[in-house]
Amino acid sequence: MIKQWIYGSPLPDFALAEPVDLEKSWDVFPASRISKEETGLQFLTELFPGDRIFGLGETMRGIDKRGGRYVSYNTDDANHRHDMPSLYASHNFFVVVPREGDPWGLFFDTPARTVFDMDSGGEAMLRVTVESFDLRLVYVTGGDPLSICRQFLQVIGQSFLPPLWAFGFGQSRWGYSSSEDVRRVVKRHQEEALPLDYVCLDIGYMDRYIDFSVDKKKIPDLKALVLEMKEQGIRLVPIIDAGVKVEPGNPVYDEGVARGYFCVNKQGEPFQAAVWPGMTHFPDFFQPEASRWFGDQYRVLTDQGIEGFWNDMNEPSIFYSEASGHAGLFKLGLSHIAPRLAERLAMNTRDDYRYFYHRIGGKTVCHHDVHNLYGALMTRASAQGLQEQVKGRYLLFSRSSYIGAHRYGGIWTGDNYSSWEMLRQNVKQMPGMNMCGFLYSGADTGGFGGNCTRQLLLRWLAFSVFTPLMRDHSATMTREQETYAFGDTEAFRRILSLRYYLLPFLYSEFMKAALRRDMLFRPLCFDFPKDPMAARVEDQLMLGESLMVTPIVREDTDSRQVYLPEDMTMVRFANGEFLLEERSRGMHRITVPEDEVVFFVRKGRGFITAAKAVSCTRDLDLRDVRLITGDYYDQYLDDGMSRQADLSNIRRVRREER
Ligand code: MIG
Repeated sequence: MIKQWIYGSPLPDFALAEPVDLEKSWDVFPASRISKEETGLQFLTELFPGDRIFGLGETMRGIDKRGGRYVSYNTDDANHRHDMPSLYASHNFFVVVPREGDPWGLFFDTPARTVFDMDSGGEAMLRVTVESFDLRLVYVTGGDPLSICRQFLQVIGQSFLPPLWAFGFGQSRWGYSSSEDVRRVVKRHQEEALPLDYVCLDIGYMDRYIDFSVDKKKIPDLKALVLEMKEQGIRLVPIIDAGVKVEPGNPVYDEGVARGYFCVNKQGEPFQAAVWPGMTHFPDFFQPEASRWFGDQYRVLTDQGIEGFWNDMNEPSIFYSEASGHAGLFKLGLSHIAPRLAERLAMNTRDDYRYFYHRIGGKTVCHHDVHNLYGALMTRASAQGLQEQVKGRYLLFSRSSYIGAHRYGGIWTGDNYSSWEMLRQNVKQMPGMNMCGFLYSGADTGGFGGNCTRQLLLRWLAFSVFTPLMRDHSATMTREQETYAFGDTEAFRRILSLRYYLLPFLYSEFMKAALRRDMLFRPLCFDFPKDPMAARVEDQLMLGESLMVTPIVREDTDSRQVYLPEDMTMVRFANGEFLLEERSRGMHRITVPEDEVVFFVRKGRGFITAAKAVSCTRDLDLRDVRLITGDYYDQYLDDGMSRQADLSNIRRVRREER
């Protein structure tokens, strides 16, 4: 059962794609738990020992959210720690699983700053504070935690469907800017026989960081480069930032100003904020016309054959603004003496967000009050452009997001760090993001900041082979992090080859989950809700209908404990072979050398792999598969490109008659 309450007058809906019954009575939990406080609405309920909480999307800490405090206020803070309250997104849906009684879910649909205190003080209280009097509250009950999530996923609508090539391996780095960079990366992969499907271009490819421009000195002929790469099965994925450089004479800028498409300051002039290009204006994605106009700009690149993008800095990230003014400049000056401190002071001071405005349906609305929707609206704007410009499916992933944006694109988890803690966070973030509809997601494999080690990259890749977005990305000034930058490449080749063996299965499981509006990654306790041991597992995940993923997430060890909630088949991928072993319910220690991957398949369930090793999705025949376990597997199959995708595209793969 799913219903909603409306308080005040919230904005027209973005998150919900299907109608939800409106409840008028205040007399019902949870409405009776809502109170009006000085600065907004507050929801309060008591928790009992053993009650657990799941969800909140990409937020940090555990799969079980209890004990933490999480703030939905989209933030660009490069200083990632496991206890950061805010990341780039606001995914305001969670499910409470009481130790006794029935689970329930709540979605706080509001673009305003919202604090989720999940009993951080140990007072057995769950407190949600919304900095607004306008709220749409969606309440879900009935069945186990998984069925609550499924009901929620039904109403927020179907997840974005990327093309098959977007499931290949992508190599990226802050620094890739020129034709030569791209050629070098592709050549090195070919020389070492390392699989690859796409290369990302970071901000350096633009002319002075101007959106929709290309630096001709670095890439003299983009169209020719795209073609040259496509002939080798490789695609280019350029970055687009939210801010448009203030530069009279640049048509995007001139047009935006002339038509009033940018956010404005108190005086009604386009608001100025410094980001990579220097002073910029932010497109006002709340205006349908401005949104459509911004989406149209992608044509400059899609006309040259580009089929995929990543959208960045769309919280929006601000280095300093005319509002923070001299203080901002001071902070920037500080960056020479104490860069970390300056970064923390200068980035996204909440003040900046109070000094610019949107035009929403004839009204002027302060950015601060609708902040959390900004990135999501940029995603929708680009998606609407790309739907017109790209034949078939496009690739799009964004840094900032809000529930609803999952219908238009995927997300990556932003500027993580090359540490084992961040690998563990990546594992824990997956089910939360899936509960909020973001199936096409993944982290910067190997870590963005800091210097990755060979061992960390291998173990991280061994987890990322299972995530829909699998991209190695790292920051400028860090050590090179390509798989060929760590000496002998044999181990990397083996792990990457597993991704391509898994692709027919992964693609099929992804498409089935998306089309059914289901989760792909789940905590163990969603599949085994009655098992008290499963409830405590935070470093294993269920994937699709049949897999359990058990990554090595600690340094200097080649073994780990694995909990099996039932008898399962252990699959060891070693040296191009899939070796099977039956294991019984309970705890097991598994040993996993650096160049191997071990995972589990539920007993009797079908699991397929590609029959042949390939190093690019172009060479992959989704029909040429081998059934590794079970008697049959229902495979979702299509051309990986067409937008017409439905569950009738399922064929049964049976065990070969011998
Ligand atoms: O202020 O474009 O998260 O992936 O490499 C940093 C440069 C801007 C942040 C993104 C990161 C990207 C970087 N960007």
